[in-house]
Amino acid sequence: MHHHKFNDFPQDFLWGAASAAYQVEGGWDADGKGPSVWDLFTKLPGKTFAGSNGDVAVDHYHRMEEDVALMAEMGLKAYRFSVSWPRIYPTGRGEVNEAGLAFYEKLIDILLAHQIEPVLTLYHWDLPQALQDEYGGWEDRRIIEDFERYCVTLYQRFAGKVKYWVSLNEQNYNLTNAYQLGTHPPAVQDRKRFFAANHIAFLANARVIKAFRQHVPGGLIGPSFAYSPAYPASCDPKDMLAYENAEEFTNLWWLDAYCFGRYPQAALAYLRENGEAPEILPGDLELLREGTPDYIGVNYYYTLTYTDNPLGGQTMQRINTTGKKGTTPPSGIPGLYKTAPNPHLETSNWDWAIDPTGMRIALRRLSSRYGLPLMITENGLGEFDKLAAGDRVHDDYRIDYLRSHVKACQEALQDGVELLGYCAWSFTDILSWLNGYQKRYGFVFVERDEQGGSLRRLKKDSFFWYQSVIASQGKQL
Ligand code: BGP
Repeated sequence: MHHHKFNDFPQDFLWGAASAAYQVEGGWDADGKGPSVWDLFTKLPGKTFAGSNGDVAVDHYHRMEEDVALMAEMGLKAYRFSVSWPRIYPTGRGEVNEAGLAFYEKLIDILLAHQIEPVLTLYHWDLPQALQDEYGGWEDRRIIEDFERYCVTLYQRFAGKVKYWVSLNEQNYNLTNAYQLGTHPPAVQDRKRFFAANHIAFLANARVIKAFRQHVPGGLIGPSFAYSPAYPASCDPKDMLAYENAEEFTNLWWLDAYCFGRYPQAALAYLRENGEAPEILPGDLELLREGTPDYIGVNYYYTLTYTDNPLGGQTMQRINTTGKKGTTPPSGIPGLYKTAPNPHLETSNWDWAIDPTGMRIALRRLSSRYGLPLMITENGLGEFDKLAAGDRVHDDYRIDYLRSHVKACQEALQDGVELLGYCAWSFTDILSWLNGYQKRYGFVFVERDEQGGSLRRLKKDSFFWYQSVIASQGKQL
């Protein structure tokens, strides 16, 4: 056990940055890769900002060594990336595609050669299209076995090299978009199907965590959850109840299922009453309890504030994908809750509330409810960046955002939270799923837009800032 002052980051703190396969790799059909649901969905008219897609993305598939060299120059201690399932199994199952495995093995080896800890995400939304076509993807229990086979293939190959694993990335956000808002594939709007698909995803998550224990001794695995802590708009008991409803329906539904192997009581009662509860078969809850995580990955961007919503009131609305500030309508479930602006917080151009204290609150809530270690697996600011004279990008607004959130991590450590690391989103600029290339997150600027570009890599001011944060172990913020 090492000793550290309360306001210090632990010696082995994972100062990281993150990405996801579809958002960086490109090479959409390279070396035997099969199509994912995103390869097809982004080609349908009107689905993404300006028709953007990840066919080329930032071409990380072909520039991986250059990107890792930049990570090493920065001094990064951890790099979180995702494996594309259809690179490994082009049609979701069957013959393994060795070239796909070889790509990730090379990435992992180069990271390790630079003492950068790989954090491997098993699923970041790019489902093989073949499984969507064959049985409807997450809506059929057959996916549990196919997902397990794919994960075990990666466990067997990388067990000795990769210690930190993420099972499902943002099941809550992805499936809300996929089955409630109709904004991710397969673009359904049906609450019963939404809860049914989630239940199957929980079972798949538990199964691969259970299998992990056999194949990766000494490793740590957990899901990454998109946690937007709920706030009440006021101390009016009506707002307090709306906030309680929202916390159960938008957060605890997933977190309790992952960590306790059960659903929160009031939400389950409501869904049963409405005929929207998932079908729970004998053995399901036992499986959930056998497959609880070692840690919780936290993707934190903003808090949401809630108020009372009458029957016949506001329904679920899609998010701002244009960067036109102030265009996000309130969203909610009639009779339960709806979002309200928080007058105390500034927002980004995409209307996301900037709230570092909310991250401290998030970490405290999770740590105290579940008693598990936590890792910030994503946190960052999506903004328009301008390329200035001398190939510089002066993203002081991003530095401010990141600095305040790293401070919140430090405060959470003082609060007694066991925090393994902090992965900023993202390392290079990337494709934002629905927002195109204009919503940038990276420490490294990539010269491209919706039409394409040189794909040159340029270090932003935030690159040098994070470099010195890491070098000083968080003392120089
Ligand atoms: C999370 C996803 C990431 C990333 C991030 C930023 O939901 O896990 O993949 O996209 O959010 O969101 P956006 O790209 O919509 O701004």
